[in-house]
Amino acid sequence: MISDKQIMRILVDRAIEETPVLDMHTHIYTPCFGDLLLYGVDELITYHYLIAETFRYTGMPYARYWAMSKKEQADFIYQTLFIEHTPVSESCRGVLTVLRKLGAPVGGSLNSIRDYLKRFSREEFVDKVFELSHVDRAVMTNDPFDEQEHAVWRSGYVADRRFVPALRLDGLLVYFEKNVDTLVRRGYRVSRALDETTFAELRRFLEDEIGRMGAVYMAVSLPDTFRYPDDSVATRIIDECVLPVATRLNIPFALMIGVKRQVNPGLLLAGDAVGKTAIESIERLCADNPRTKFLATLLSRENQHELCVMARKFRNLLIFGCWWFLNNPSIIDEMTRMRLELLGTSMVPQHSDARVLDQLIYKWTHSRSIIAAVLKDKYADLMDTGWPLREEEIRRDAGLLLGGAFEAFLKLRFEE
Ligand code: HDL
Ligand code: ZN
Repeated sequence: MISDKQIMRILVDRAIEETPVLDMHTHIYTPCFGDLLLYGVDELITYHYLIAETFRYTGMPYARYWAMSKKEQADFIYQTLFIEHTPVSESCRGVLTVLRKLGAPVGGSLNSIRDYLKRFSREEFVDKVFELSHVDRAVMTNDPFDEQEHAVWRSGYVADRRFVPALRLDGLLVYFEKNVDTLVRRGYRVSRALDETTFAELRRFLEDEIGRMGAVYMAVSLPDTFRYPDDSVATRIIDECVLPVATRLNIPFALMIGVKRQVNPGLLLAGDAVGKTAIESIERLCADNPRTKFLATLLSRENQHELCVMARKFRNLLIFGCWWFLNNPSIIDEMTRMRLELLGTSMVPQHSDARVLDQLIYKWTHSRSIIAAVLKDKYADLMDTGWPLREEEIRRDAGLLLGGAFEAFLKLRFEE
């Protein structure tokens, strides 16, 4: 006789496994963007997380690594992290999960893995990754100031429903000075003076880009030093441009805060670190703009509890993901338990942040198993109260946690 809880656990595993994911933040691209879409084992192994880990074992000058070819870099990382050391880190384990799911020779030589993967064309590989990861749609990070990407939006964009656009605003909010000339060249009457004309033209720019892309939200990655409000360019453009457009179009403004940029420039993209966010900035934005929707993910573990409390106070705030340095089993487990206990299913436990297409496979395989484990414990507690948990509730919750809560938030409109 199997117990009710054993049946529950089987139903949770099945629901989480069978529910397709809407991945709300990634760095992958629709195939029409060409080599902006990174995929394959050499890209997987030279992911900046593994670069940082590799340099812990070598005194090699950074420049010597950067002078290598992509293949040589991958060979060096594989030799260091997988042969000379045991690949126990989450980034290394992720590579191996991808290879296992693809049927590649895990533990084999890198050349044998490369040879195995030659069987897929680019299009077949995209299909294979979405099939194995069971991701239904992935939201992109679309930077209007990336000239290579912008050219495709201008001509050559071919929509693929699996890739959902999102407008990235770092070029406006963090690097405005650098991009003024580009905006002028594109026909926007803006100036560094940040006068009314500039604000109006920046609003027009945002609406043009959102319309061109069909962006589902506007996002920005802000440093740990970000404060709102203050007398910075960022605050002024947020107040005069981003918030009015987000409210008028009813699309969320996604705040990703806490990066301490380039603490070690020699590591390039791997050189960023983490700092604690001033949670009051989130509080003020949500409190002062009750009709505007905000998404938020913070990079510091120390911010996670107060971010959950903020979400309890402000219904126009949806918190999401275990971002970057938090995307490790021990912390995903801790954050998902805390969020379920404080917010129920009104939160988004995970996004992949996949930068290489293949990563969808491991980031979701690993996170699905943690989300399932946490749900089982929570349901067991619920069943101990005598609540008659039903399978349709388990399936409903799996749908909400794996993208449904995000999708419902996109549709929400706050009138007052
Ligand atoms: O700013 C971001 O969206 C971050 O996710 C960065 O891209 C970071 O380099 C990253 O890839 N984190 O996972
Ligand atoms: Zn990201």
